[in-house]
This record gives sequence, C-alpha cells and structure tokens, in this order.
Amino acid sequence: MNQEYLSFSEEVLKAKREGKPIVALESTIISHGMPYPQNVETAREVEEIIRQNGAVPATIAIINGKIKIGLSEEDLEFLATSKEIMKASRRDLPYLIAAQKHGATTVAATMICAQMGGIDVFVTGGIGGVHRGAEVTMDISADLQELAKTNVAVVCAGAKSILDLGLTLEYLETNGVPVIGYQTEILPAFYTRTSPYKVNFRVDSPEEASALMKAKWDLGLQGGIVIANPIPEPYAMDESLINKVIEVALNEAKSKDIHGKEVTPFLLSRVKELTEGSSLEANIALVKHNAKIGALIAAVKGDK
Ligand code: PSU
Ligand code: MN
Repeated sequence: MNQEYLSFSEEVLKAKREGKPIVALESTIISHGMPYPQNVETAREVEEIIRQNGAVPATIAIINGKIKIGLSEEDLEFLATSKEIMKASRRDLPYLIAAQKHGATTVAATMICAQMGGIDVFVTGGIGGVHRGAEVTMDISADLQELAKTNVAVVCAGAKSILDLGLTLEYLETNGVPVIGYQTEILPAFYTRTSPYKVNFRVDSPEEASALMKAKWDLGLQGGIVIANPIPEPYAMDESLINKVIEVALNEAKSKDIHGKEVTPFLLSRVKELTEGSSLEANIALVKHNAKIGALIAAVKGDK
C-alpha cells in the first residue's frame, strides 16, 4: 500500500488523530519558485498563518525517497538551499522514490500526496496551465490532469498570464473542474486581481467553498476544485507593466529553446528579474493571503 511510502510529521499525525483541519502546501515554490532566503522565510510564515487560522500546515516534499507530509525546520532549510532537489511532478514520483532522491512537489504531485495523506485542502500561489503556443508545443502542465482526477481543492491566486488563461479554462471545463472565484466573478491572474476571463462560480465565504467541495465529492464526482483568491489590492501589480515583462520572458524562452519542465521556472525567474523584485513581493503577499483563506476553508470542514 502507498502508506509505507508516507512519513508524517508529529504535528500532522496529532492533527489526524484529533480530527483537526489540515492544509497541504507544495514545495516547488520553495526550491524552484523563489530565491533564498525569501523562500524559506515565506514557507515558515505561511505555516504560521495556517496555524493562526485554526488549521495545521502540512508542507509536502520527497526527501531521501520518502513522501514527507509535514516538514521540520531543517527540511525547509534543505529544500530552500540544496541544489539536489528535483522539481517533482506526477511523472517524477516513482523515480525519486525508487532512487531515494529529493524532490520538491509541484501542484500535481502535492495533490497526489495530499490525497494519499487524507488531506483535501491545498494552498499554493499559482497553478500550472496551458502554455501560450501549446497548440504547437503541446506544453500543458500536468497540474491540469491532476485537477481532473484527484480530489483536492487548490486555493491559489489564479494562474500567471505566462499561460494562455483562456485555453487553461477550456481545458478545465472539458475535465469537469469547477473554477471558483473567492469573493470575485473574475479570474485573477496571479499578479493582478483581474483578467479578461470570468470564473465559473463565485463563493463569498469559507462555508460556501466548503459546501461546494462536499457536494462535488459526495456525488462521487472525481477531481479537484480551483478556488481562485485574488491578490490583496495593495500588492497588485500594474497590468500593462507585468504583461510587457511576460512578453519579454516568453520571447527569451523561445529563442533559447527552453522546453519541458524548465519552461515554468525559467519564465518565473525572468519575470522576477525583469520586475526587479517587485513581483517577488507580490508573490509572497498572495501566498500568505491564500494560506489564510485555505485554513478557514479547512476549518469549516473540521467542524462537521
Ligand atoms: N506557477 C507559479 N509559481 C510556481 C509554479 C507555477 O506562479 O511556483 C510551480 C508550481 O509548483 C506548479 C508548477 O505546479 O510550477 C507547474 O510547472 P509545469 O508548468 O512545469 O507543470
Ligand atoms: Mn510544461
């Protein structure tokens, strides 16, 4: 059984025993999404926000071939600094486990591990999606397939417009994944509160979000739910500035022939460099806000 591959922290084990709400967190954002030391500082702060809002954080990663659910301070530091951490999506899990290596889990891999660990709320920054030009490159994040089949709600700030947001919504629609706006009708685009697209449904409270999750899974409808929570207004970036920067980064990726799993980290790091760090500040703010909302949603479930 898969349980022999899992290793829970004391804090998460205790929460499971006591039936306390638990929120999963990914680790690609630590190892490949932010620079040191902001990556480890944010990881710690996000965990603390989840505790302050009534839930227990379970950051997930593969360490020495074990799926760790709930990490120690040393684990977080290791993920934030080591060069030996592979970006781990669904495809990479069997190899990392068999070869006893280290992996930072993407949204897809974190959803898989969260489900194995009995956790159904997961907080991150942004999900992967259909890349611009995917009609030629076929670059579609495995996150979307995971949302199609794994029963975890993902609280995020939408998706970055490095992606084709319209095609990403179409893909999710085909796969029956509800895209919910948290207190909004508009799909947020990570750095900005708005995009040219609408979400499918709006919820205004943690209770409404939790009721929707319950209904989907009570009905036996397999798959995830996207809960899109816009970046707090004071941290939102100027839309035309960020779009220009994204254009530059996309052109660079094309001319350097970047492909496969390198595409997203390349674009993220170029966007950060080109905005001279202001995108990093926005990224940190939105993840913290998602942590609060995710904890409140998980805590509703815990009350039932
Ligand atoms: N988008 C972001 N920040 C991130 C990622 C995406 O704004 O850190 C990470 C997540 O871990 C996501 C992964 O699951 O990139 C998607 O990678 P790919 O496009 O290669 O599937
Ligand atoms: Mn890809």
